[in-house]
Amino acid sequence: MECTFIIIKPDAVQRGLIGEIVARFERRGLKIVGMKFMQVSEELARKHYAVHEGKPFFNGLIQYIISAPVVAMVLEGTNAITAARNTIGATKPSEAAPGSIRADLGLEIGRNLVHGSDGPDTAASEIALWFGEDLVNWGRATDAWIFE
Ligand code: D4T
Repeated sequence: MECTFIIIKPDAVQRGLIGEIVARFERRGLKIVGMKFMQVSEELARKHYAVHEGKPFFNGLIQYIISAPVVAMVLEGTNAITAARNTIGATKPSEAAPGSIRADLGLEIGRNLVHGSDGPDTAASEIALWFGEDLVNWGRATDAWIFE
């Protein structure tokens, strides 16, 4: 089954929205197989956002992601990458679909609350970078009622 990598970003942590955001993924049926509360180092931030190096928003993006702790998660489920991206909403919160995390809880692109992998290759490399092999393979009691 597919896995995706999620960050609950510093603004969401500071605003006390960890529970609200985790609950939305859990209620959707996505299964937590990795989760840690951590302070991101500048080195890790630069590796994670390497694709954006040189862009005008790069430095601000790095400063934002290291400005307070985050919650890093790996979620598993059918089409987990697309499902999580839709639950998160468009990059610009002002254009995100109503009901998505970014639309319901945010306004600005530089405070957009959550990250989710944008494809299978990115998900694999982000999971390797942030978690290595440190994932939990477990049978959830409700799996048969969520996965057909
Ligand atoms: P992340 O990667 O955080 O899940 O966001 P998205 O996948 O939705 O968006 P992205 O990779 O295109 O951008 C990464 C990150 O950079 C910030 N950003 C982006 C910004 O501050 N200004 C910008 O103009 C853009 C394009 C927001 C998300």
